[in-house]
Amino acid sequence: MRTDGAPAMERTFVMIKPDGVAAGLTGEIIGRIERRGLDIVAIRKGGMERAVAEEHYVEHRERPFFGELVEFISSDPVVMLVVEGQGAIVAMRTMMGPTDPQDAPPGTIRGDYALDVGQNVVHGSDGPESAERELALHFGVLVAA
Ligand code: IDP
Ligand code: MG
Repeated sequence: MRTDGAPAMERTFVMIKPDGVAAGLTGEIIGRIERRGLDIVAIRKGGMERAVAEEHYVEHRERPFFGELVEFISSDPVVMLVVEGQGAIVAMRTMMGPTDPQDAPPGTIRGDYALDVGQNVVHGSDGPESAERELALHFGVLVAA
């Protein structure tokens, strides 16, 4: 619950994963972000190098699925976005739905377009520190500021 007024303007890092791009969901997901009232400040499509994917998911490096996750993310093109708006970090996480699409309600991106936790269509930073780190990693320090 909010107790201190409107959430701050912030930027978050969003990625349409290879499964989302391959399924032709780029426009649908960008449309949802825009219609929510969030601003797309920067966008880039391309392959993510393995070393960059390892750094992106460094918090999961000891998890059993890490190798598979890095392999998947660096396998085929992704679309990377800088998304800005009031409370943008939480707004995106809410729109995405829970990590496991089996738990994701209809109306969320994962609840509408995914079934498998390993191929859940979209990534969004989970807090201000990870947003700053991920924006710097993928777009450089100027965008992260
Ligand atoms: P998030 O993407 O909702 O932030 P995280 O817990 O940060 O979820 O996990 C990062 C990504 O790792 C997930 O989006 C998902 O693709 C993958 N992942 C998480 N848990 C599992 C698992 O148990 N098996 C396979 N892949 C997983
Ligand atoms: Mg995460």
